[in-house]
Amino acid sequence: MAKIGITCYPTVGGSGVIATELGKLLAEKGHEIHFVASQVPFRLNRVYPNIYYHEVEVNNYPVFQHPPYDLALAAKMADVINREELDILHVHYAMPHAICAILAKQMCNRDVKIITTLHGTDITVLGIDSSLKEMIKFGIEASDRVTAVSSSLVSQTQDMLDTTREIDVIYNFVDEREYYRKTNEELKEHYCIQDDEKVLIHISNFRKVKRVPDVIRSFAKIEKEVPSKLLLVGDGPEYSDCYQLVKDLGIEDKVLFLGKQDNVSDLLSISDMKLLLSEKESFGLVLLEAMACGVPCIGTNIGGIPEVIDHGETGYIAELGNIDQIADYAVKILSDKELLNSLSVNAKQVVNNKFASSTILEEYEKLYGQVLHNE
Ligand code: GMT
Repeated sequence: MAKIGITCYPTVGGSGVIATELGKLLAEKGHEIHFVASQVPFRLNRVYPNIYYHEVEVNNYPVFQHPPYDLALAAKMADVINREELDILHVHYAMPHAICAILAKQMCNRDVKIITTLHGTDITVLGIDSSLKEMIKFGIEASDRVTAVSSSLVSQTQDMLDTTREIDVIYNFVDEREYYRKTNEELKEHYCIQDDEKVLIHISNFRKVKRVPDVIRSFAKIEKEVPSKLLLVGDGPEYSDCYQLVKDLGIEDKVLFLGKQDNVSDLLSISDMKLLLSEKESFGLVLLEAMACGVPCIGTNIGGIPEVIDHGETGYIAELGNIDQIADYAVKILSDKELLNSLSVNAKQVVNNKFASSTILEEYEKLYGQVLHNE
């Protein structure tokens, strides 16, 4: 059994979810897990034997213009590596976590192995600030092993960073004990959803890249053909504009803005279809969460989405921004009971096979074994 440190952004977000769920599964297998982060990761919501949390305190001294998160993190990592005698430090995101890990390793007298998992936003950051390219490249090349959550992210990283660094694809997963279809008719009643109405759902952090207006515009077409309601879950910078768009389209009585919600599996369990129409998405963990609850998805032909949705089998892939095509696919699926049912069954099957948490856990454990034996 290994002693493994994990660093992630602890707030809501797919990367934080994956890092935490991975830590929990590894701990269940007997590994000793040490989270090093600025807050308790939000999914670490009870006491787990074998899991320890080390808080990174970021102090803002008057001499600093900005609180030094990166340095505080590196110092804490070094402290935990030495004191807890870590074998592995697994960081999620190259920027700044891999850089901090490398600095921490240099400060210690221990041959801790650094594993970096890429989730996509490093590459988005690079698109905005190319001065960070060499820094991200350094973080990736100096890590002992690097993984990415989709093949698309591997190619994008290699292209943008001009690197031939080997990157393993290890897909994301969900905890099947939490994500499954539950019976919850009261929730439907609570939201005044009629028996003949279909439920569409979108879950995101309402950043521009998620293209929530495309979801709303597609829904405005869909609800003309199929009686339906749209659940919008999450919050973020585009929230008020989306609210205005719903008003402008005159569909306020059909769209429910639910804000941030903790128990999305309950909401997915009353849904018939999920829309994720992003312009950037390295994987789309929310797709897997939906599929685990038997909800077929329509996603865009972007990034890792086509690796998660198998077009025509578990859901549909539409062109980015093609509202007519998205609405046509949705109407076709929602008005054909057999098609909807077969997509739903296939979606659940794929979650339990290709993306099964046990398979993904084995892949990470294999990687840890290789790195510890210098293979
Ligand atoms: O998409 C976001 O805004 C959040 C970000 C994160 O840090 O959680 O998501 C990234 O990592 C997720 C987990 O691997 C992936 O499912 C998301 O596709 C990825 N987001 C982007 O690539 C934009």
